Amino acid sequence: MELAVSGVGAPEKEAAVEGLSRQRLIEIYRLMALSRSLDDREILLKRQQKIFFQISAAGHEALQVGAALALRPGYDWFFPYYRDRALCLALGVTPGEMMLQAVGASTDPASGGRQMPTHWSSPSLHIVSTSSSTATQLLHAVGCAEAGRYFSRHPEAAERATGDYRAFRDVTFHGDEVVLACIGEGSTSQGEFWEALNTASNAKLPVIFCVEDNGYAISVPVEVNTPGGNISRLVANFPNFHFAEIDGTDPVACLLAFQAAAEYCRAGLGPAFVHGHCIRLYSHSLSDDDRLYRSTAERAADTLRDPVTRMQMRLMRDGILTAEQVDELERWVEREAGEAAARALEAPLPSVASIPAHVYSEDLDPSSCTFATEAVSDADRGDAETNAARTMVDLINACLHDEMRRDPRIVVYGEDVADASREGALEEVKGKGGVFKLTAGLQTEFGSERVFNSPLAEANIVGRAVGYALRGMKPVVEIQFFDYIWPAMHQIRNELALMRWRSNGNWAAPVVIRAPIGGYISGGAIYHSQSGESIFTHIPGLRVVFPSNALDANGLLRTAIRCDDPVLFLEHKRLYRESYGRAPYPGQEFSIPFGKAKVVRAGTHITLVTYGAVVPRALQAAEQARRLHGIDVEVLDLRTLSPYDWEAIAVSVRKTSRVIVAYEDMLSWGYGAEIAARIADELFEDLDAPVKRIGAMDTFVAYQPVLEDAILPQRETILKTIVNLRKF
Ligand SMILES: Cc1ncc(C[n+]2csc(CCOP(=O)(O)OP(=O)(O)O)c2C)c(N)n1
Ligand SMILES: [Mg+2]
Repeated sequence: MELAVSGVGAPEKEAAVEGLSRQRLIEIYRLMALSRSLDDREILLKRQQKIFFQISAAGHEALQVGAALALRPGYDWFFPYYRDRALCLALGVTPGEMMLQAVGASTDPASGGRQMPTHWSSPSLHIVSTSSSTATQLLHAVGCAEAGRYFSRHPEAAERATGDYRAFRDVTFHGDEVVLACIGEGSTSQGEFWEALNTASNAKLPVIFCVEDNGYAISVPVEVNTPGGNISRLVANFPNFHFAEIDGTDPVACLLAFQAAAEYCRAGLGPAFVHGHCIRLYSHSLSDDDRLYRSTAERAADTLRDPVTRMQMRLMRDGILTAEQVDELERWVEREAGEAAARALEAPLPSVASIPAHVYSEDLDPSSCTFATEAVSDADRGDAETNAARTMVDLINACLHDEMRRDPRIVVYGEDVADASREGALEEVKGKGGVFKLTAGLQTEFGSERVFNSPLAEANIVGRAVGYALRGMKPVVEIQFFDYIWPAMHQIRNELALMRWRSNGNWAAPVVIRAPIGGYISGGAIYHSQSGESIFTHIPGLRVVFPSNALDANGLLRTAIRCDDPVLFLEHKRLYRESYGRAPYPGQEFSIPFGKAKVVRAGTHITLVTYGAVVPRALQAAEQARRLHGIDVEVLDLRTLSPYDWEAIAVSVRKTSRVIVAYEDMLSWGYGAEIAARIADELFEDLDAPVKRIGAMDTFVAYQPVLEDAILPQRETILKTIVNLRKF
């Protein structure tokens, strides 16, 4: 963006302030003033109801411009938050692009009209799509830095490959790249802030954490969020950090502070923490009125620290700009903002037809026949001796080994998944490899850079995975028990599953989350027996897989790893070592497409739709129904829950006209509710009886096995329902 102002923007030889040239100082001021002008223009548009939301950077401009000018767009990586207009402007997002997002145009390059204004995204500048959630982005920044370091150490992993998600990822990296992550001071109360500092510190990652401290989180003042009122004092003991606490209204001080921080990070010394005291000149957003909770004196004091006014006065005082030149620059800035707004108001609106685009990958469909391969058993390979039936644990572990050998971009981490974090111990001990041993031997074979323990923090696990995946890596992470997935729920729903859709296909986070799930384990009790899959199938953008046997687990995990969407891979603990469903090793290329159910027992009288640990129970009940009552039940194992195989359900129900949907989770609001509703809706004409559901009681699972047995659906309940349904 050239500034056509006489005398402004002309090259200047002599240094003016703190080693910054006159040219540089004017550029800083221009960016700050333009950012302010864009905010003011948006406020006008909001008042005219031409845009629908406004949140401003007013009072933060100095800090943000200082940060941007110390770093390299398109080289370093940026995880801004919603107030970072001046940052993004200085990185290269244009006023026109900002206004396109404000009006929600189809040509809004950040989100195609899906996100509020100032929810940034620019792949070419390395500005990663940002949400409205506070603090989640810090963990993405950490994962991003880890990925950059990994590629620098293993450049061969960046090579493009075909046949899986890698075909659609251009990987770039630099050995001295830096990641910037910004946050407000109020949001440092979030656990994810501390979880991010934890890993950045431990791993000495090149992340600059920038706290933009304007003293308020909407109406809540800093001392309520931060004990003692100063975040710098609280974080001061984190090892390996470079710390700076600065006047965030002085752009020169800010630029110098970020330059020093970047230098520290680029040298590989560790992360940096830059705490800038700035002001919130306007209310939190245009939906807020700070006169309701701030005194007049306090607001007036802030106005005196307005960074744009102060920079303007400084440039005039130091003889860098004359009053006429300031006027000229102000007119130019106004014109820029006005023209950008006028153009945006003419821009096309998104079409309703575009809504479903980018919920999932448009490039790689995991339901496609590409993933339908034949199992090659050891016997086929002439190795009959090793053709023994293996457990689900064995075949999941085998798949992880195979895929990690094939794809150097896979990292595996979670709680206790490593063989031993203290590597030296492995000379004398066997290693842990997960509480259920699913990851046994992976660290020993692939090393601690690819297989490692995370902190005991589930949001940390998933949040970092998002950052890794954005860079083209494939994190296959473990949540130790489904019962403890909840701290990661914010990351799963608001970040992982949404990354592609909210950025209109700019970014994607194809992560695999493995989680042991379910009960029937006698004594698992409330916190080691939970189901809850429907809570995740209710999230657009997330694939949910739930195998019932060893072979399916192996083939579906391979598809999950190779595909381009985030996948929640649910492993039923009761099935891990069950004799039911064991299978020989199917070979390194065996995969099963998503959304393909399996008829595990053919029948003509009743369809029983189920999955997971209810499958073997349903098969037993079906066998008894045949033996004792002559009823012929068809059992359908869905295998994947999102997507699910509607065709297979419909074909079977049309044949039998009677259907039971059986699942382990609590009956009400469970997964079967949706299946039953759709059958009732779309197959009404084919039905001879009401659609029946079987699920657990509407309670959690109790410890005492007598209670557990009564709470969870059993073979007897299924049999009874089959017999009753046949009577209709
Ligand atoms: C996880 C989450 N909780 C609550 C909100 C609602 N909210 C939006 S901004 C905000 C205040 C943030 O304050 P601060 O971090 O100081 O940033 P500032 O807006 O002052 O720059 C709140 C509570 C949110 N967006 N995300
Ligand atoms: Mg704040």
